[in-house]
Amino acid sequence: MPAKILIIGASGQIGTELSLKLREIHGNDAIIASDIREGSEELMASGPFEIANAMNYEQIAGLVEKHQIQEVYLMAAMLSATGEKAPMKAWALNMDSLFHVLNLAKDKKIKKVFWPSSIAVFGPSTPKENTPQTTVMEPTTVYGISKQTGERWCSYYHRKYGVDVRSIRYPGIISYKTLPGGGTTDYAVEIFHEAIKQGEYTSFLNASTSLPMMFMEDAIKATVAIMNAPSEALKIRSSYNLAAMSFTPAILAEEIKKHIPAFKISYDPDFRQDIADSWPSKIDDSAAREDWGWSNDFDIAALTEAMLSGVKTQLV
Ligand code: AKB
Repeated sequence: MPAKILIIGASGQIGTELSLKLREIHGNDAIIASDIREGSEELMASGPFEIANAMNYEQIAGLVEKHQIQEVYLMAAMLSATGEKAPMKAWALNMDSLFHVLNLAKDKKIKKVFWPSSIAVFGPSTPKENTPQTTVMEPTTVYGISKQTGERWCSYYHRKYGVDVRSIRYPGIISYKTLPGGGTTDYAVEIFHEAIKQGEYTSFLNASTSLPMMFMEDAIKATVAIMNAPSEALKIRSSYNLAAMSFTPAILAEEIKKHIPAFKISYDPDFRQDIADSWPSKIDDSAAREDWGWSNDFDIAALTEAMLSGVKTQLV
């Protein structure tokens, strides 16, 4: 019988596609998708789904026991922009859920954990260009603080209790199947929907804001790869820098215009501009490339093509 895997936060942007990919790899019944709310039709129809609250230890431990779970992917989190509106709630969700899963691993109820970190761990005092794996980290958002703290706890549980926890610092993830919820990089998803529906888009970040970004297919590839890597290869148990491309709203708009020449972009920066300004523009991910063979497939041209055709299929 294949090892059973639990995805917490399976109805979210990354959780949805990760669950579908893992079902493709391990078989539908091996992947227990769970979330506080139901997910997409495709997710619900393709395999087992359980309603559960990531903040409730009994519920998560109950699912682990009921399904004889061996691996957990903890994808539930409150992101950077939403987190600023509800700081205490963001802290509670992001930290409680992590401790529940780390403690299940410490108590040998599960064998392996994936927990995503983010470029939000960096702050204004971090070098913006080719941000090193190890550097100054003074995040300014509650989301970033929770991810930085989470990284320290992952490293601690690995060193102290031998917990096999693996993590990636995701850049902005761009996808068409499920919308992102409450991030600062969300403009790079919205822009494709609006380009197709309206032929124009007003960006909440200014024209020259450069941020690290990645197409969903690459993010899933990285997640699967780090979980399949031999434990000894993983020298970093806090979280690995991960990169594919960096661009500004203006550069992305130019790329979209190659396909939709009449597309127009305008700019009306809001509170998310300050968050974006505190993050790096380009990340050095050589440790991930060396330790577990990371390489990206999508650049901005391939991403734009995939997004435009993907969003169109969703609208049919
Ligand atoms: C966000 O914008 O909050 C997320 C992230 C970079 O972690 N997409």
